[in-house]
Amino acid sequence: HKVNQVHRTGYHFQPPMNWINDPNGPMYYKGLYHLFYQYNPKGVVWGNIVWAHSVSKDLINWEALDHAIYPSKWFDINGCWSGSATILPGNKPMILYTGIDPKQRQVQNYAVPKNLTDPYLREWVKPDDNPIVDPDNTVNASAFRDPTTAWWADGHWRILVGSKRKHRGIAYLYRSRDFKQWVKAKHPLHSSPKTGMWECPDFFPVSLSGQNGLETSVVGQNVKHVLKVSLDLTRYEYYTVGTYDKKKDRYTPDNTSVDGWGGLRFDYGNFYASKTFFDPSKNRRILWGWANESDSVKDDMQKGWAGIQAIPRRISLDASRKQVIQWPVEELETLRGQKVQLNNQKLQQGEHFEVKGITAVQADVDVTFSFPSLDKAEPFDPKWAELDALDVCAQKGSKAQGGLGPFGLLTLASENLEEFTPVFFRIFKAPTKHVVLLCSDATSSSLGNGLYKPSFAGFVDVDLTKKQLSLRSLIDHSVVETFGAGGKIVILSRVYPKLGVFDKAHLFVFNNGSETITVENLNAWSMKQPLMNAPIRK
Ligand code: DQQ
Repeated sequence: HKVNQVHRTGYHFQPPMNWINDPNGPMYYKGLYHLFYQYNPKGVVWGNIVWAHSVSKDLINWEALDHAIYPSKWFDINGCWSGSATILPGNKPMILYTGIDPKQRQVQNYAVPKNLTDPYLREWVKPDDNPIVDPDNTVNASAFRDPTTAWWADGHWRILVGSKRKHRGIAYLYRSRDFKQWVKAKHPLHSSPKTGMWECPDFFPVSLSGQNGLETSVVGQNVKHVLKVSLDLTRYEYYTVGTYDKKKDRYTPDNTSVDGWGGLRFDYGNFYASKTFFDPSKNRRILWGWANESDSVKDDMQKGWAGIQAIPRRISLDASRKQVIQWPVEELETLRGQKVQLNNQKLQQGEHFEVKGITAVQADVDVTFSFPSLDKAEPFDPKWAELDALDVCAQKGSKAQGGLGPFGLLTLASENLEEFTPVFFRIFKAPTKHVVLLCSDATSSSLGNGLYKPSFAGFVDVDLTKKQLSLRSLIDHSVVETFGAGGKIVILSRVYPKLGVFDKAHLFVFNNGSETITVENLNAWSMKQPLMNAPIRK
């Protein structure tokens, strides 16, 4: 099978070929990071799902192992769907996953390593007392999946299983003393009307002091909890920050967090079925998420592959305690090669300049902008409050002249700007505050046909007293993954330039607002190629 390399990513996680989706069971064990993921061994569209398995010492260079979990028993004969890992006392990894049984019911199974002395955890055993959780007659057996990492409190393990009842999204709670016999709690941990199926729930503690991650079972005074769900109706995720009451076993979002479509997102672009794990070696919590293709199935067949994983992100609670912040794991910086640096460059209305001297098609760009005042911010149209940021971005793209902004980067651009993916800020003035919009707009990303080219965008709550805004974009052939305002907002776009490929790709900085912008500081690096899923020699 020949894989066409034009839009293939250089440093984002992917196997050599075929379809991938959700990250599964990430964990750290005996010096190795393990990532499993939903994989179709037979093609470029979803189907025949197994758990493919890779290992890494640094979250950046990956080696591929044989599939860890694949249909072989009645309780998973029609598919091995998403799930999570828990490290049990005594350093014993355990996987919980959803199996599709002969009646197409979704059941929850467990799998254990055959040999705990093998740090690669190559072989997994699925004991015959599976499934450990059956859909009882009150749950919808075709909407009952994606068990979480377990947490322990007061003598019981607890897990969530995603589900729905009519249009209500539900995170069912199960308890167990021994990890084998699980009993459904009378109340779900949380649910919310009109949100539809909750896929891939994730529930974890975050520290109120500092950016260190917490082991999943930590509860108590100095923590808040985050509940994330993936909504299959829109293919977006949202999360809330709230309080977990272990006595009542209920989770209550804070009044600054909202459930449903209007909720906060880990990523305002192409990012789904995400999952976190605690990394004890660096005391951090790491978020993995899947980015689907935005091209056609025909393109995918030509490419021979579909789907990538986003760069793993360190995740912690923001100082405001209202949201999380995310940042690419520090190990990514080991791929930085050739560097260019710029300081104190002014950009007047309508100006742009090229950042030369790096491989613009595969780069890491970190830039801080400043502006003399907020006076020129355009008025915030109150109608927009009801609109999605996406619509504002579509209406007021990078080309529409503004007041304070649009300014930012033109990524994966062709030399004469027939193609470009702008990543930019626009600042608006609402009656009592300023509103910052970050856009990653694929509208002009490609002259190609049959592509999905959304104007992804989100509003971000950022302190503008220093009159500065920062952006970091990870550019990788068909990926633009942008961290705005120090990681308070993230947007991943998939784009497929026709002209702006390989050494024909360019990077520009632009300003189309009437206020002059200063590029205080810009660092850009060419990114090297890591080892990406080469098979380990046996
Ligand atoms: N993908 C899996 C499911 C999950 C969905 C199947 C989310 O377990 O709900 O491949 O993308």
